[in-house]
Amino acid sequence: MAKDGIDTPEDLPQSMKRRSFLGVTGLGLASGILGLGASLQMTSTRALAQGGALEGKDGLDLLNDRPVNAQTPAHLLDDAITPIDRHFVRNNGVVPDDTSAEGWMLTVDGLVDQPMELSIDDLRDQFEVVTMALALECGGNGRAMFDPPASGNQWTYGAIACSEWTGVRLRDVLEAAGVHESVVYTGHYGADGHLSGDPERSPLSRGVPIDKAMTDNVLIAFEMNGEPLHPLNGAPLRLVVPGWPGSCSQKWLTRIELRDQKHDGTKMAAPSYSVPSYPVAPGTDVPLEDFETIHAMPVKSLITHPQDGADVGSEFEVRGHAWAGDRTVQKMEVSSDHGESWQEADLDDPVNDGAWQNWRTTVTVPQSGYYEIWARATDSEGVMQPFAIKWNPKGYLNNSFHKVAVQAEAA
Ligand SMILES: Nc1nc2c(c(=O)[nH]1)N[C@H]1C(S)=C(S)[C@@H](COP(=O)(O)O)O[C@H]1N2
Ligand SMILES: [Mo]
Repeated sequence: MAKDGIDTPEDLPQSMKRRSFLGVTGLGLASGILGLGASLQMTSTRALAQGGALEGKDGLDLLNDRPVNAQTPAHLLDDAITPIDRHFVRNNGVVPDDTSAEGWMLTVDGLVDQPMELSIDDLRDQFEVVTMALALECGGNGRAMFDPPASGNQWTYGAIACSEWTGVRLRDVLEAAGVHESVVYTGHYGADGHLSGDPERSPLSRGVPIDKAMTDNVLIAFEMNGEPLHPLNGAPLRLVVPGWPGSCSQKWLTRIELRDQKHDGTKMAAPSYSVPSYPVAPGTDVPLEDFETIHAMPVKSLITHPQDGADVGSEFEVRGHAWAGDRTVQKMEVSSDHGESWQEADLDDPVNDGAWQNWRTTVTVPQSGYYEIWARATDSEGVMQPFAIKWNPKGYLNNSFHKVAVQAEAA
């Protein structure tokens, strides 16, 4: 990332670049062992955030203020539908000055019968308006735990959210434009500015294979939880492509181009949003031609209660969410004894295709003391989250178990 100067965390102290599991736990912070430096850092960045960079957001931790990147602590993601003020923010560039819906136009062009220019009112009037709960996760969520570290925003757990998005299906709009036989890929364009200030450069322009674009739950969205989009989350118009790296979900959407070859926009090429096509040892320098673009995200889960570092009784509820890219989650398990035994949690079906699934279970511990709660999900193809990180150079796709530490006091 040093190359394009976009999201290199060079200005962050080492303590924030990479912290071990205990280093990021509340318990670690409370007991002042590993986390104190990080704790002070968090406090000051949060205070800074309240000064303006995160207006309209609540409780998020700012990882970078240029561009603005902020994640949500796991315990603040407890709601089934993520409130707007708790939805993480991942920007590659500068938010457009004008994010009002008035006068906003979307161009649909490239290999179509009828190129279109649509206002947001046109979208509402000409297409079926749908509302869906859709999970959005950054491809780099969990990067902070990579060893050796990977450059980029040091997300721990909170670059995931599931809000309710209202908009029109991308498929309906593309069908109205008339997709040529030869189309294999989309190209997405947004109105955000490049950090360099050069108007010719785009901070991000991603695309997806046409089959993914034509999926029922890929939306061009103009509302989030029944309100206009938050400016940091792409107001007034964005794509929501659930199950794939968040980068596919172009914010401040101005144009969708249909192409007869893979898109060549900013951050389409390796190593962006790409992983090696074969397993590599941690720290390997992988040649660019050996990377492949990430498609669906892997199965993953999050514990949203209890909060990491909490005091609990001998019996307490553990709950959270689980999601699995283009698949669903079929099983959710929890351990309170470092994986010696697992108990199955009660797991809800997704409210619609592309939503995360809520789960809960009651954990009973045998005596007072320190416990770690581990969670693991298994997807509809029988693939389970791994215990450990499958290392890759850019720090993507960390779907290893989420763990929270608690101190139990038996009555
Ligand atoms: N135009 C534009 N769209 C964008 C981005 C961006 O920088 N510019 N970031 C992408 C990335 S990497 C992610 S993870 C998601 C994050 O969406 P959010 O900020 O609403 O959480 O937006 C995507 N869409
Ligand atoms: Mo992302």
